[in-house]
Amino acid sequence: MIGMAASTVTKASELPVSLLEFHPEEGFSIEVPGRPESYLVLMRGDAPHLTDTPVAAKLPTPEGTTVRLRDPQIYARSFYTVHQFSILNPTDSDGDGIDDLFELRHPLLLDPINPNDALEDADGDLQTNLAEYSAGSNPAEVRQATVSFATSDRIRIQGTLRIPAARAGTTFPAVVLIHQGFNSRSEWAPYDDAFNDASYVTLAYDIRGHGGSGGTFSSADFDNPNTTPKDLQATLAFLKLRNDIDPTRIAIVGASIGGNLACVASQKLWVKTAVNLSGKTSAVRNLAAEPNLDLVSMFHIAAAGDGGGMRAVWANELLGFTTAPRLVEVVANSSAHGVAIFNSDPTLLQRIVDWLGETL
Ligand SMILES: [Ca+2]
Ligand SMILES: [Ca+2]
Ligand SMILES: [Ca+2]
Repeated sequence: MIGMAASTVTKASELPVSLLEFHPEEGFSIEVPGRPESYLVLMRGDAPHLTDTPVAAKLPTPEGTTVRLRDPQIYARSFYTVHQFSILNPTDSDGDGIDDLFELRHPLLLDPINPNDALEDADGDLQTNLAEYSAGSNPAEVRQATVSFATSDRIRIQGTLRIPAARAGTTFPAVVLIHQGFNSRSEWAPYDDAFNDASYVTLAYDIRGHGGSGGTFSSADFDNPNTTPKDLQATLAFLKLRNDIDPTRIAIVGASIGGNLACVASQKLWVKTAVNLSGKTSAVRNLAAEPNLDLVSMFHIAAAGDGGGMRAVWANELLGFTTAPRLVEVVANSSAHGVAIFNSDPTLLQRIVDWLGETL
C-alpha cells in the first residue's frame, strides 16, 4: 500500500519497490520486480482501503526485470496498491467480461483498464471482441480484401489489401509489396503476415500485364517511365485516400522490377522509406528518367551469386546513391533472386520489418 498526498510519497508496506515517483505533469510512477508467472495491476483510490480503480497493468516479464506502472492522472491525494495475479488465474480488472491477460496480449484492440473496448469489433467481422473472446474465436483476424483502382493511363490495377485488427479510429502505416517481372502479387502471400503482425497495412498489387491487373504483358516495359511507375503511383494514391492509412507513413518493399520501382519511389520522394531486393541500377535510371540518382532511406538487398555477382554490385552501387538512413545486405552463399532470398536467409524478413520499425 502506498499513500500519496500532493507531492509527498510514503511507502507503507514491504513491497520491494525500486522507484516511487510523483511528477507534477506525468503523474505517479512505481517500479517493482517483474515476474514470469504473474502480471501486475496498479490500483488507485481516495483512501487506503478503497484502492479499487485499475489505472495500469503490465504483462509478465522475465525474472530479474523491473516493471514500471504509471498513473498519468494527477490527483491532489491518492492511494495506490500493486496487485499480482497469476497467469493461470487472471482476473477481469475493468469488469468488461474479458480477462486481463487476454486484453494485455491484444494491445492494439483491448485495454485491461478500459471496459468500453469489449463491445467494439476490431477486425470488422460483425462479432464484438467480447463475443469472440467468449466463443474462443480470434478477435484480431487480419481483414483481407481484393481491391482495384485505375492508373492515370486507365489501366485497372488489382491488389490484395490486408488490415490488422485494431481499435476503431486507428491510423496505420502501410507497406506496398511489389513482385518481380513474369510473376504476380501472390509471391508476397507467404510473407505479408510478418508485416501485418507488426501492425502495418499491406497492399500487394499486380503490375500491369501481370496477375489480375489489366493491360497486356508487353505494356509493362520495365525500362519505360511511362508504364509501370504509373501502377505504383495509382497504388499510392489509393492508399492515401483511405482514412485508416497515415499518408506520411508509407513504405515500399519490392523484388527485382519491384525493387527498381522502390528506388524510383525513393528518388521521387513518393514514400518515406523503401526496400529493394535484387534491383538493377541502369533500370532504376531508366524508370526514373533520371541519370543522376539521389535516393533516401533505403535498404538494398541482393544474393552474392545472383547474376554472376552483378546484383550485389548493383546493391552496393545503389547504396552509394542513397542518403542515410541506408543499409545494404549481400546474402552469402546464395544466388537467389527476389523473394527467394528469404529462403537463403531466414532472418532477412524480420530484418526488413525491423528496418521499417526504425525508418517508417
Ligand atoms: Ca477486462
Ligand atoms: Ca477492456
Ligand atoms: Ca470481431
